[in-house]
Amino acid sequence: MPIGTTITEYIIEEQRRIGSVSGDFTALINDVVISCKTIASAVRYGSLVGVLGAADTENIQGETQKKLDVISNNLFIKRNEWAGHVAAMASEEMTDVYHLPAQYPRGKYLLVFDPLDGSSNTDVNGAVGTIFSIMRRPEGALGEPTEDDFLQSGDHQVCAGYALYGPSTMMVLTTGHGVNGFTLDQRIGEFILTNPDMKIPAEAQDFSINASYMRFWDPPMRRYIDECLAGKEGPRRRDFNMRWAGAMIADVHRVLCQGGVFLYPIDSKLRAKHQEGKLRLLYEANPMGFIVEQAGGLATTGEQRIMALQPVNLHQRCPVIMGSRNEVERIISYHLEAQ
Ligand code: AHM
Ligand code: MG
Repeated sequence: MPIGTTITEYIIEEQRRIGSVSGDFTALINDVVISCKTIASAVRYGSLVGVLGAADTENIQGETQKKLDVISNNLFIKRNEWAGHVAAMASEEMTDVYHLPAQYPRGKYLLVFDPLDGSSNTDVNGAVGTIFSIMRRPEGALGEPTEDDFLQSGDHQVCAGYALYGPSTMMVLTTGHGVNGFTLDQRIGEFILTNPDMKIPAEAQDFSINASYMRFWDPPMRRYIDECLAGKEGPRRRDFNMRWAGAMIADVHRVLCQGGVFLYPIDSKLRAKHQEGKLRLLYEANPMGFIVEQAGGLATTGEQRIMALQPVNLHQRCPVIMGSRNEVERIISYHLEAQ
């Protein structure tokens, strides 16, 4: 599709090409796109409209919510609950499955999202974003959707995407046929295809990790980063570069554009809190993993492919290692050798 195509044109063309995708799906994506444009606007005006700072509430993970977490969650729900495309929703900011108000028709899709990833960046005018994933409700399921309906492995995703609210607002999407990036043209209010068929270079020189946790890492992770840090004089015989935006979306977007590897591994500090990772499987690791794999990269916990994990609850966490194929394969081999 030519550069300049709007996201709506792109989705309709995809629908025609694949054939099996219904008009419902197109309409759902359109509502997701509008949700992200609305969140982009709230994020952009920041202090001018009094949306920065903490909200005095906690989410299910015990994290203090930012005002913009709550606002973005509400905007996403309101835009997607009424049209009859989704059966139910779930998000980082809601403890349980969100059931639609009785007056709205139920659709066949389940929508999961992180309304504002990296929200600690809002108060410092750093990049943040929205991540979403769409699955079908299991066939034959009756009544209101339950948590079990959402517990599908990432391989069941029909579509995943993210909106990155950076210097430009971008939307990156996959429906399982490659990855395409769109930039919001503020003059006409439309996302325009600017990054068709995004591919992650197999070789990379950047790694993204919060290195302040180094003393808690397992040996394979420590080995990989130690070797990167040793640079030309070390076993890798070349120099590496480190970047950490504090928002997974921004770091993975860089990986998608330039290659590299994004890491939020399991460590002894997380284990002490009985956590299997920091990032959440259903609405962070799976959608970003789907995009990375569709762009030719790999997404793993170190031991297993992320999208093959069988979720056991809505807010499950997992270790995340994703990006350039050669680097991720190396990290997997270090985990295998350590077993
Ligand atoms: P959030 O969804 O509550 O914003 O948390 C997820 C974020 C990721 O975007 C980012 O990579 C990570 O948490 C940063 O964690 P840390 O503060 O431990 O470096
Ligand atoms: Mg997040």
